[in-house]
Amino acid sequence: MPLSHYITSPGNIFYLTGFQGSNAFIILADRKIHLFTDQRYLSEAKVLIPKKKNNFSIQIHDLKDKLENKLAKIFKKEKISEINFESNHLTFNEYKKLSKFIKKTQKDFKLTNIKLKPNPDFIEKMRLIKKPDEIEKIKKAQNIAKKVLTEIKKELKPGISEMEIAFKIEFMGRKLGAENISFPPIVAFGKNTSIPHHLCDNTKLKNNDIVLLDFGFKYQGYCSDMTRTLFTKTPSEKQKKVYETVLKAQNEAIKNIKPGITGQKADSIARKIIEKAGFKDNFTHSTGHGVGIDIHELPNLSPNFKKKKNIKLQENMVVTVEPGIYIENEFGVRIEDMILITKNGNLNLTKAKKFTFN
Ligand SMILES: [Mn+2]
Repeated sequence: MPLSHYITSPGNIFYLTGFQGSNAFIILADRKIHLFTDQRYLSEAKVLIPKKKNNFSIQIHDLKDKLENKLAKIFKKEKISEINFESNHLTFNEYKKLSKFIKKTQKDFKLTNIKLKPNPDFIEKMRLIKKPDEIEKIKKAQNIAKKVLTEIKKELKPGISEMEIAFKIEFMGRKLGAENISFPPIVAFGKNTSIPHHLCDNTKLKNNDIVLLDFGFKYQGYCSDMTRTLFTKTPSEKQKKVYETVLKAQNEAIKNIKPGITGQKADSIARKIIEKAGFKDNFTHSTGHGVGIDIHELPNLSPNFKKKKNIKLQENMVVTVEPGIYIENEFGVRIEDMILITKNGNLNLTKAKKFTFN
């Protein structure tokens, strides 16, 4: 029952080929990648995309040129009887279109019956274990974030707005060689830090304030992610207690993360410390997530998982560890590092300093 995969998600297409355009799909059959794209990208794709990547050979086709004939030829040659599609990415309308197209091609070219079958994260699972060149790119992306943090601290003067800081973060990162931001920077001052993913606004930095910065950059297609909470003057006793609890939770989790531990277990190490300190209801998100081509990818370090999704961490996975405590209408603290799972433990890829109390 020869199988093929119909791949449409930009992250998976990039992983398989390096292609970054907005309109393409892949038919993957028998270690052959057929990349279909339109005239806007075709000539560049032919130059930039290698003939072989990850042991798959790559062929580039014009999407607008006799698509049915070309697909029929591939299906016939590889004796395809099943097409797996990315059920996590394909919209319902796209699925209907695909189904109709396959039926028509099958009929027109007298092909054997082809079944469409959902396969939620076939390529995502391949992406779990990072290759050396991927790790290098992630390291570089995180190193840019580190440098930006050093620079941005100098800009944290009373009166500056969250949006201005966000703009400066992006500008500095791009100046240092990032091609993009991993996601719009989260910059929160004062009370806004109590919202885990606060949208930057015109809030101005005060004289004695708490600041939460969560940002990352893309370097050659790979993301970084980092969060730091800092204080422009002296934190209150409560802020100090919360900060130290979050830091302890993060340190404990990082200390214990190694191959074989599940995402759920990793989460529980950080969560237990926060619960013990009396902030059970204030840690409102999961402890971490995988990072790579996408800012959020597998595995998840999360408390609530079906067994199947509770992936065991393995060497060369990259995950964030980012516990947080958020106190409504007061303030919040999150500290996030990105770590690489190694043979016996992990390596912290985030060299940026954390706030320390004197
Ligand atoms: Mn993150």
